[in-house]
Amino acid sequence: MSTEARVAALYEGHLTLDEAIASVPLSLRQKIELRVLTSVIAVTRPLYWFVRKRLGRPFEITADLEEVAAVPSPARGARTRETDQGDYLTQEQIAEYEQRGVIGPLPLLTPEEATALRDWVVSEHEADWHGKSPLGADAVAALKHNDLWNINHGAIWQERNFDEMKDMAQHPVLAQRVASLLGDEVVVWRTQIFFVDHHQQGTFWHSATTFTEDGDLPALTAPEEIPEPMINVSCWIALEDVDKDNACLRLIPGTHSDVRLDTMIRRFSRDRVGFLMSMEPADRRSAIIALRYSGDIFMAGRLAFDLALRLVPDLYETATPEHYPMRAGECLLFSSNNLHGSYGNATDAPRLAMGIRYTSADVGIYEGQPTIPYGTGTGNSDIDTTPFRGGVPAHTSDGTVTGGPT
Ligand SMILES: O=C(O)CCC(=O)C(=O)O
Repeated sequence: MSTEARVAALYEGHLTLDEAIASVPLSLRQKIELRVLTSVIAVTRPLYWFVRKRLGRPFEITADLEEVAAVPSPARGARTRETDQGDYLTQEQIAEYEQRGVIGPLPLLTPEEATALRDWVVSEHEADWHGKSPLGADAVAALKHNDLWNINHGAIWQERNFDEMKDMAQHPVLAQRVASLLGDEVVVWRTQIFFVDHHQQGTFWHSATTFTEDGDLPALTAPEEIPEPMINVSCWIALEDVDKDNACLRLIPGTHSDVRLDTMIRRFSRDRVGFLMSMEPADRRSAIIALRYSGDIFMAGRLAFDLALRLVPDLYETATPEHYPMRAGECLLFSSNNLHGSYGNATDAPRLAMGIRYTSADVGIYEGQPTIPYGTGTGNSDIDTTPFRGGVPAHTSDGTVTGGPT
């Protein structure tokens, strides 16, 4: 398949980047700010690159990428179903995860339990989460002001405030399954509800190992011995039956071991000024809109993906997308570095799924970052990372699951 055909196949059912950017509403103030920022960049660009060249600081976003195109990702857990019984993964499942970066769908909740959780999320959101949001008052006010306050923003990190979310995050079956992959001492560093509204586009392709999407630095900092694709395990729980018509998950198994896109994202983030200064004018405008005004948690990733495909045309050359129809209550475990997203929702009802992100206790969470910028549609709001840094314990080395304090 030609590069063009492969890229077109990945974009099937999704807006192009230009279309997505054009759909972000901008106020007059934002339009003026955008014009000022793009003009300042255009005027200062030649001097900026002259100085950087003199300082020997080029912007080499694609340097040595082949070294991370196929990173082996052995599981870190010692417990298996064969050795420890319980709900640990079988050796066969672990081998499948190592090779494909995904296993499932696996049974977890009954359909009734999944529906009860879904109904609870919807009613909590309607009740404005009783005024509790880990995002903080400023970010919430800005999201509401810009008509961007939805379940995706409302539910994020609510395992800090609500036992209903924390109990799912610490579900004993999940804790043991994940321990087979990450080793004992597992922590939950984020929960989310993924909401795709009726007749809405699905989530665009994205991937992450250390999650730099929120800030300039990675959310997760791992000891060197942990292969990057094994830093995080994500669990996606269907809160209703899902298939191609209502935004089931899509994923490209095996791409978890290809860390080129994530490496580029980290380089973009570490050097945002260089990144903006290196772009063509149209891309620069898109980047500012995506990062500052979209209020869409996936927009920065979409921008990076679009640029990466242009800079590295053979990225995901042999990749074959698969999709995952699931029954309410089933779950999928996957490395978020597998390129993933969802189909659009062509039905009349919104689609909800719960996402739980696990890492190992020896991984730093938002280390050295007192706040992270959160896109709110007005601009970025700084949110305090203090409450997130310890994670929520999910598993201890003696094999039990703790409900201990966060
Ligand atoms: O549910 C979706 O549409 C996207 C899910 C996702 O991106 C994730 O689980 O990381």
